[in-house]
Amino acid sequence: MSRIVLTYGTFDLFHVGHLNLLRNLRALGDRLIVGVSTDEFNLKKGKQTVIPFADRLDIVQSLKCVDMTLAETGWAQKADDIRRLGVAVFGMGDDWRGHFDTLRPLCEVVYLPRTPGISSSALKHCLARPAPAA
Ligand code: C2G
Repeated sequence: MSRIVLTYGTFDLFHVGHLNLLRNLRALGDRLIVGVSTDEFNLKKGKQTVIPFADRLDIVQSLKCVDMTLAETGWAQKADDIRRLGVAVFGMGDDWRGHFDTLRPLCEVVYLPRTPGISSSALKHCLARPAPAA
């Protein structure tokens, strides 16, 4: 019986913080399933993504440490996904600490340390800065 780990995220401008989290979550079980937020859901989260959903999904699905992806279309799908997929561990970065404790009756819930010094929003600001005069 494989020990399935589940997480969700936007994964915009994919970076090493995302990679560290996914690798560390994968190490907690035998299979890692990742829900990638759709562009529409990100708007509800108040996030304007740079990379479209189809490309973000493709990048995450291509990672060696990821076994399956699914679309995250809203906040409320987690419990159903956990039951349907037989998830043993639900994990997120610790900026989410406490937010998903209501899932504890369904599976283990873990919050792993974020990678310091990198974020999609910081990368977006770098992209938005005007290039220095030549
Ligand atoms: N993360 C990390 N280290 C960073 C940046 C992000 O560990 N330097 C983690 C976050 O804690 C999160 C995951 O990477 O667990 C994805 O981060 P985002 O793409 O920013 O996802 P988010 O907007 O937090 O969406 O229902 C849950 C939401 O979809 C989470």
